[in-house]
Amino acid sequence: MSNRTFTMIKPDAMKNGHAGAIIDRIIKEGFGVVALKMTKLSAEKAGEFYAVHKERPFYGELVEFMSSGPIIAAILEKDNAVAAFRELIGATNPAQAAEGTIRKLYATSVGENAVHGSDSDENAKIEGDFFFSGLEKF
Ligand code: FUP
Repeated sequence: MSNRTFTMIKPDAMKNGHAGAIIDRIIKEGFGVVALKMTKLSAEKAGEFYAVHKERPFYGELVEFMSSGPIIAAILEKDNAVAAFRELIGATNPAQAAEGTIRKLYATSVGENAVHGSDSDENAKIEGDFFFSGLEKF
């Protein structure tokens, strides 16, 4: 059964000119685009999105980085979307990401790692709803 995940192209990949290549790769890997937009998170909104990491030592830097420039947010559809997309992006730390994965190709560091991918169906729905209204999903 086809289902959904949520992604962001993060400020580092946007700044470094990788957004087009990343979207092209996602589509070539067979993901359908349910919703997509370019936007910029305020520090407050970035903090809310990553609230689960509030107690972690990297939280402040993460919020600062994620609100440092525009991002592209998208809801994607594919069979087994969450797991398939996490395989496509690779490990959180690009130094540990498999060859050919998006993070291996385009990420800067563990903190500035080019893309986000939801870690569960439940979070995919929460994260997609954080950015998109019903009228923006196709
Ligand atoms: P992932 O699910 O692969 O995006 O990774 P996490 O949910 O564990 O982490 C979310 C974000 O926190 C990462 F994308 C970057 C940041 N992070 C760090 O800056 N340092 C770390 O050691 C771990 C995560």
